[in-house]
Amino acid sequence: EERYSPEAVEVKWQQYWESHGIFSTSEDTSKEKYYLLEMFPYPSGKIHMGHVRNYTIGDVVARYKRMKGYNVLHPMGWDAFGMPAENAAIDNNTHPAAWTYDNMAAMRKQLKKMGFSYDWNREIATCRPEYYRWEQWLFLQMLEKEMVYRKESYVNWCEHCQTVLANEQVEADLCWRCSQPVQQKKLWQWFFKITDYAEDLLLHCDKLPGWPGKVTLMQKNWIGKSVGSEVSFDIEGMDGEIKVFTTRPDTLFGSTFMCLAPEHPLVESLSRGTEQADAVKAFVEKISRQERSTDALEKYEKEGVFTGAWCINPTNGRRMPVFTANFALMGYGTGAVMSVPAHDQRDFDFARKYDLDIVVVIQPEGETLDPATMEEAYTGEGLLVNSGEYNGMKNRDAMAEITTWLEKEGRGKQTVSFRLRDWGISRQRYWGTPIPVIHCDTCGVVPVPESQLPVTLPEDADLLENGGSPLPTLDFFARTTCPVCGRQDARRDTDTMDTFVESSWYFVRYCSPRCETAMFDADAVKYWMPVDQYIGGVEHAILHLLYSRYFMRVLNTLGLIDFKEPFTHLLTQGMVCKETLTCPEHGYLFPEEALPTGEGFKCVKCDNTVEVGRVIKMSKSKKNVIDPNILLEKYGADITRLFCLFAAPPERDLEWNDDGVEGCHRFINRVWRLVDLCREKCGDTPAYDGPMEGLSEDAKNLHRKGHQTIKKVTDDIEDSFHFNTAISAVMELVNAMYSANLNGDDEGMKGVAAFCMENIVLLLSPIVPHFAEELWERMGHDASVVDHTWPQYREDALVSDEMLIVIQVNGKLRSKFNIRADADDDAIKAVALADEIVMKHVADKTIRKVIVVKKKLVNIVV
Ligand code: ANZ
Ligand code: ZN
Repeated sequence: EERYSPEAVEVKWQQYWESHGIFSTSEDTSKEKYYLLEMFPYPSGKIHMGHVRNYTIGDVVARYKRMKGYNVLHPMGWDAFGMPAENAAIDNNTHPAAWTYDNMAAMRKQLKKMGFSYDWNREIATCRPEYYRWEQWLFLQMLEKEMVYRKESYVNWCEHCQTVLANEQVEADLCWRCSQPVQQKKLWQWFFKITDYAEDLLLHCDKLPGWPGKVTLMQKNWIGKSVGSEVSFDIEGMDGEIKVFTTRPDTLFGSTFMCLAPEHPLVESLSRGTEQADAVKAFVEKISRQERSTDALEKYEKEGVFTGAWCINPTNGRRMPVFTANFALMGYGTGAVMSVPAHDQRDFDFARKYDLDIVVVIQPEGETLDPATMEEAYTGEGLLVNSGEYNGMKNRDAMAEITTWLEKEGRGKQTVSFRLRDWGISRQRYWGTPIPVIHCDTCGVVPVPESQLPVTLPEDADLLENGGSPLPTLDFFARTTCPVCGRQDARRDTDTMDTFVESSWYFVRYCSPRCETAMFDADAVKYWMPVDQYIGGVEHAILHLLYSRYFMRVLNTLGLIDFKEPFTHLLTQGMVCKETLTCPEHGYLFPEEALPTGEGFKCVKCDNTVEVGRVIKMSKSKKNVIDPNILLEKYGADITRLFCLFAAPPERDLEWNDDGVEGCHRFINRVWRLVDLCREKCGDTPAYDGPMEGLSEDAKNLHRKGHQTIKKVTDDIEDSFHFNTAISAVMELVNAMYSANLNGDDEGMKGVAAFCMENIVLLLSPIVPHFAEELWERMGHDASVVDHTWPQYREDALVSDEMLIVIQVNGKLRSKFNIRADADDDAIKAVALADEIVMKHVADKTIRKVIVVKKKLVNIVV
């Protein structure tokens, strides 16, 4: 008997789709569009199971929507700039460009082998000048509108990699790549003013019903809005003032000392000339080597140093020592904290540590707090004390009152603080988009004229041995003529942009990827955008998605587009997981290094018993990975796809399981044989899609099952992309087909079977497309199944013409039976009373009452 063999079949249909241009799309305005996008990959070398899962989910949706009649845009490309290319180039003695383009070629081949329905004509790579010239162009527009600015600021700096690190590239004070300690360094950097849009980005978090709530919540927290007051404190014996941001103006009278961030500009000038100067300097240096994010701070002991200066509490004239402390962040509020030790735990700990005054200003009702004996800060509600004219007032009410007083005195005002920082985009890296400005000693910072774009990155530059960017050392690149005054010794900005910039707008580029005259063709973008369904990993829930939302606002402000939200629906798929395998001698093992012994595994290298660890996300470092190439070779694309979809719903983690893949393999062959069987038994009987009337009982049942399956699969895809339950439903129908009796001369039955067979193939076609094409052809159809419309079910075929009635005796369930759907109460009663089990329970007792409830239940009371 013939088995399905994927090797020949999959290539055959991939070639068919390609040569017929099946998936190339155009802006066909006569059709409704559907833009389906998966997060594009970084060309790291080869695809991993995470990609396979992500892109399979997307592909099913794209193919499904296509069958539903939409004009589907389903593009693919490469997020091709970034640091790994540089590191790999150093390790392998090659160029980042060569490495990247090779990887793209290898991965493109793999994606094609998976049979994904991409419009490859729209492929983009962000490292190509045709792409990044428009990023440079946008940068210049933003510069002109002052949406980008330059600022000297501290950055995480890795001396070894000679680069600035983003906070997420710093792991426990160490560089994520080389594990050397990270320092803080002051550099001139370019910043995008994303904070101008903080309020708008936050507001619209509530207007994204198509996004998972957990993602919008993460975005909200990241933006982090706090309403509070700004208060100015005079500095003793000096001009100027210290401004703080507080959410608790009601505690102002209780503020007994001040804490400045070590990076605060006043720290140096306040301590200068005092006997504290050296201690302050040493402290600032020490802190500068530590990671300075809110999360990171949790792990450091709170500490600080007196600056030698004093400031004045504006409410009561109290002299407050000014400290610099590690828990004060320069990036939040004003970088200064008015410390209220009685009512803030952090301040309380600090005050106890350095023996500073604690003054209670909020008294809980019916209790007296004594600073001398308090063991922790009191953070609850209460009435004000030690607060002059505000004594006795509820602290809630005092917030507004004290702020009003501050406003009247010109000492403060209500403000809002956001946790969100402006987006620093300068990277001292080579493999990225050059920042299109020129530095001239006469003219300062000068934008590169639009006519000179792109500023092309030299692709064949040799990397520096220390891993730093070669750009500043390349005279032919870095030296240039000032476009304003013509000076010959002007220099280009040799920094490149953060790679998140490229991924913030690639989805609009896909709409008109070859447009040479603009960032995008306005009509094409008007037609395709926004993306209807975006699919990708939850690890991008904050930065990438927030930056993309920000970029659309920038384009909107510049009048280039008329929408603000790029992604209408978002699906964040779960991780692909597998158990780890560890040999006591050889550490983590790849799956193929562990031989099954029956009970467990032994190590191929040493015969030791292998320890099977927890099921965790597949990762190279833990070696708990399955290489998609091996799956492709052994099972082909369709079975790999089927497994990814069947093993778990998309939003959940998927646990790798060899038996599961085998099961999918068996199912595919079961369907394959069913087609042959069906052909043999039913011959050319045309598929029957008519009403129930006239069919035999058996044919009716199969007919109903067929239509119910179409409905179930359609609903599962439409409502939740739950392909796993959709596939189960098709499996059930396949079982029903095998049980159906096709041997007799029931022509109606054969017609129904033919109908079910066709629909099994159609319903499976987005999931296992090559397989479905092949079957479709074997079934005698001329046209390709990709061009077929999605099956429709008949409402009248869904309803069962029997109903199930349960029988209770004295309220206890005893039996059940099926009866025609149009039976009346008397007929139901009669059958119930004749039921054998019921008769046994009733026996010789007198029947007092028989109640029929809503054609569902009969209760017999004896
Ligand atoms: C006095 C006070 C008294 C405060 C009190 C809190 C409790 P959220 O709500 O997260 O916005 N703060 C202000 N700027 C800071 C900075 N740059 N680094 C570290 N902490 C800073 O936090 C606002 C509170 O965080 C502010 O209110 C301030 O301390 C502190 F019983 O002021 B509060
Ligand atoms: Zn100049």
